[in-house]
Amino acid sequence: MHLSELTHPNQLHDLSLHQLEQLARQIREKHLETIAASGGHLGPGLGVVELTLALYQTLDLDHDKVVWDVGHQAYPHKLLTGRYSQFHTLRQKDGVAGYLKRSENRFDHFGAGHASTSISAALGMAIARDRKGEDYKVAAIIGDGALTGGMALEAINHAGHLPDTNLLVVLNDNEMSISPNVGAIPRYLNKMRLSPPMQFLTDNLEEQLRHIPFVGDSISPVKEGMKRLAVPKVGAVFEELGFTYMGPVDGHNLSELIATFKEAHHIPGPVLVHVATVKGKGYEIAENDQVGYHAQSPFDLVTGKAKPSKTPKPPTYAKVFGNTLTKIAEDNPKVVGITAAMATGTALDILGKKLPGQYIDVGIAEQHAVTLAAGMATQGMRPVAAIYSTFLQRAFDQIIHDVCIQKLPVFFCLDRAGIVGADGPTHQGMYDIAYMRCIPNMVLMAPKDEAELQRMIVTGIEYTDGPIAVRYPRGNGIGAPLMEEGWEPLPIGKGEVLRNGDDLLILGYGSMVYPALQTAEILSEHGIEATVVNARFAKPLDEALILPLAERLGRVVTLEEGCIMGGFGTAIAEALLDAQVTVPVLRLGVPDILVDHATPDQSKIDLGLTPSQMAETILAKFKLAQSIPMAVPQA
Ligand SMILES: Cc1ncc(C[n+]2csc(CCOP(=O)(O)OP(=O)(O)O)c2C)c(N)n1
Repeated sequence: MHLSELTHPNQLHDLSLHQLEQLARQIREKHLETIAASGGHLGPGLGVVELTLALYQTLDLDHDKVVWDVGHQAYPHKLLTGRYSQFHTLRQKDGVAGYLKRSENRFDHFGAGHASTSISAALGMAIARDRKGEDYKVAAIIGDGALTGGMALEAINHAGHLPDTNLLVVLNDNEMSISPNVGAIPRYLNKMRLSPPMQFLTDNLEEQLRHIPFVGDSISPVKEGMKRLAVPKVGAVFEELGFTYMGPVDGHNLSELIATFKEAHHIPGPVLVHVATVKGKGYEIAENDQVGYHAQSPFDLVTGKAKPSKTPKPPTYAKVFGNTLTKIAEDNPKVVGITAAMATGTALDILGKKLPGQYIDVGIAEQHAVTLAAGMATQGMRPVAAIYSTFLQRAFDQIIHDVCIQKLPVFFCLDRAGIVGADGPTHQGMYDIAYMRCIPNMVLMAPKDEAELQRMIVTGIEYTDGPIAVRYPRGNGIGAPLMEEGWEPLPIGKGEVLRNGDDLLILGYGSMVYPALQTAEILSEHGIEATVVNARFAKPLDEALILPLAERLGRVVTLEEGCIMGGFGTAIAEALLDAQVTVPVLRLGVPDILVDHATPDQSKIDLGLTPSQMAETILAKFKLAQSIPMAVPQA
């Protein structure tokens, strides 16, 4: 059977080991060919091909439920659940999503994108099953990286306390988060991986035990005891926490995996199968550079090299952040950069390489990262929590309870703020303005370009009155000239006027400042002249600048790359209302919808956020001129 003929995962039940091996090859081919063409997560999926095939051969997926953690490694799952023919559309607009989505496929039993949720969700299903008197298996598949997240540990704490609730946890241990996994738990797992494989040990033991008089008949309990006796360390922590531990199992040996899963399905209560896998398995280039090939933009399969872009691009906002912070940290030993398992993504690895003593990777632990920063701040350090906008959502309470209530000077640097593109709704940086703005003592800023980001970084470091945050977008800067050093901090809560006009006021925040200027130029072609302000701060707002301008011009437009509800435009509307400046306000940004995977340019078109679309909306809203239909821009 060829992979393309497989329409239902239960078709795997009848396949021989040889046929499964052929499928494994085909999955890897399709996986590589697709990601080479359009980009996506590469190493994680290659590492779980055999694990997926073996698990699915032992489950009845018409009834049993599988919950994948994060979902970035679930491309083999997608190929085995009827999405082969659309797989070439992966991560493209209207195509197959890069993560799992309940709305996409009935075998996607739980959506994800953020890490460490799988055991909680699977346990929830298992408890619901038992309450309803139903009978099916539930399995959670979690990586060793995701296992370092607090939620996973909370779920293990709960599951281990429920001996009557059958639940399978498959630990996909490839020793890697995106970067090498860090912490005491990965160290413990590594120790176990170095132990003799379970199968070998138990088979041998079983054989020897059978020949012992009086023992042969009651092998099972004795075997368990002997297993622990022989290798006291293997899985002891999980066993003590109430799980039956099995492993480590070779994650690329199909027969060993199948035998282990079959056995695991018969063990009552929570069971953890520890599977040792290799990230990037089967593609040597990815095996040798597991960080670089965690995810890839389109690349050449033979050389592994990313396809060069047609025009040279300015550095990414992340790189500008990493380089600037490192430069500042060199002169200020109190500065410490904290990442939650996103060293390369945030470019904090630049700091880590140059000044390892001023760099901390806490693992996938955003909540801990924030409170750790708060603790350091109490002792006079300048902690910089560099966390993507989407992942900082995890630490909302820590921001309020540990940082803002105590007015501690933690500097939050929120990368990937705004529309992120192919990763879709779980990763959009849409909410940070709203969720940070409502907390007392917080200062919020966003740069119009990468040069202003440099100034905001130095502003954040020098501001010690309380917490402060800067948000900046995914991807490349706009080519603004950068300074090597000597950045001037910005006055807190002050904006700047970039253009003068008498017909309306456009207030841009962060990445929407230049589009605000472009919009103003289009309006000018229609005889409408706008004043454009770079707000720089969403909190505190530059009311001394904004309110008189709004009153004089009589029409206000706000532009932001984030949710409108509670966001920057809402802040402006509230300020106008409170000051009794009653002028019409048009808030442009992301309305109350989820933004699906697509390129950022496509999403902006769909949201009406290109300059020509915004100009048209403004003309129509204020009935300023005959609205002229403009060609819908093509991404
Ligand atoms: C809450 C959260 N923080 C950070 C990330 C970014 N992230 C995606 S995958 C990943 C590494 C996961 O490692 P592991 O669970 O071991 O899976 P592997 O990639 O090794 O298969 C990280 C940090 C995330 N998805 N969610």
